This record gives sequence, structure tokens and C-alpha cells, in this order.
Amino acid sequence: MTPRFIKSATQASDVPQDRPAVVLVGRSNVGKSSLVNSLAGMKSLSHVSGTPGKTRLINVFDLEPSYYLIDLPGYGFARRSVQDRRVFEDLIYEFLQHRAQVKLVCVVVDARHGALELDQEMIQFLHVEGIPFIMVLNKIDKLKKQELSRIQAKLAEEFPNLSIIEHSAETGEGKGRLLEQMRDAAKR
Ligand SMILES: Nc1nc2c(ncn2[C@@H]2O[C@H](COP(=O)(O)OP(=O)(O)OP(=O)(O)O)[C@@H](O)[C@H]2O)c(=O)[nH]1
Ligand SMILES: [Mg+2]
Repeated sequence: MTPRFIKSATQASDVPQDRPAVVLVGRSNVGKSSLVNSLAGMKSLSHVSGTPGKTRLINVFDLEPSYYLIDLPGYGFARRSVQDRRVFEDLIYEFLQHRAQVKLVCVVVDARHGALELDQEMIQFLHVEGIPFIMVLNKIDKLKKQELSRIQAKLAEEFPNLSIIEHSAETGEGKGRLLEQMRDAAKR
């Protein structure tokens, strides 16, 4: 089946609920939309931008029949006003909190930076809410092997029980493992 874009929703209640959901969250510009394209094996299913703050809506994709893949706006985009940032953060948290169909959240981080403060907050929230989550260490093509090992060790120490998947939208590395985890989560 060809992956397809289903819809952009402005609020949580507009997201279709007839399938389990796998959700991408993370700071603005870490590569969530690129990840959708990478997983779909398509260049422009989701809009990617060099300018942070590109995704402003809840975007719903159909990559595989057993779940919807949901791309949320990024948090922490510095050039947004505080007010605007809060609107996005509320949208993200509200969506996650009221959705029984969310089977897995992928917290996407930039491999060069690891988990920053807002990521820690997100992880804490998911933990408290009991929502299953993994971390996607993205843009690994930007790191030398040694730097990658260093950040992996740091993350393993910070989050001992967290499953972390390395990924690059440039090389496609990690794509298969990630799709497998999504498929498995959708069955639970
Ligand atoms: N080298 C490299 N660049 C990447 C990778 N993933 C994303 N990028 C680049 O990072 C920038 C941001 O990518 P997006 O996919 O738009 O990021 P996003 O997380 O969806 O951003 P928001 O929509 O603002 O939340 C773009 O210039 C991408 O080409 C990757 O794995 N490797
Ligand atoms: Mg985006």
C-alpha cells in the first residue's frame, strides 16, 4: 500500500480515532517531518523545512494499515512568542493526555544535542501518564562514531530503561527497526 497523508487537524478532537496511533514529538527542527518521509520512503509526504516551526498542525499519515502515524508541531521554537509557544505546547500535551489510542510516542531528539530540558519534561510527563515511549536519536549522519558513542553513553546513564533507536533521514539507517517497533506497539 502506498503511504498517504490523511489530514491536518487543528485540534486533538479532529484526529481520526479508528486506529491506534504512533506519535512523533520533539523540539522544533529535530527532524520529525523528515522522519515521516524517511519511514514512508517518500520525499515530500510531509513538509520539511530548514526553518524551525514548520509544522503547525497535527498531521496524520497512513504508512501501514495497523496504525496512524502522527506528526505533532515541535516544542521549544525560540522565535515564537511565549504565548504562541504555549498554544503549541497545550496542543501537544492535550493530544497526548486524552488519547487512549496512543500506543507509542517517539521522542525525537537531535543526536548532536541529546535530551534537552523540554525533552526531559516530555519524558517525565509520558512516564507519569503511563504512555509508552521510545527515543529516536536522529541526524546521526551528522556525528562521528566517537561522538555518537559518547552521546549514547550519556543517554543510557540518564535514562537507563529507555529504548533508543538511532536514525538518519539522510542514510535511512534505523528505519527498519523503528517501523518494527511501531508495528509491535500498534498490536498492544
Ligand atoms: N543531516 C540530516 N538532516 C536532517 C535529518 N532529519 C532532518 N534533517 C534536516 O533538519 C531540518 C528540519 O527537519 P524537519 O523534518 O522539518 O524538522 P521538524 O522536527 O519536523 O521541525 P518542526 O516542524 O519545526 O517541528 C531540515 O533541514 C531537514 O532536512 C537527518 O537525519 N540528517
Ligand atoms: Mg515538522
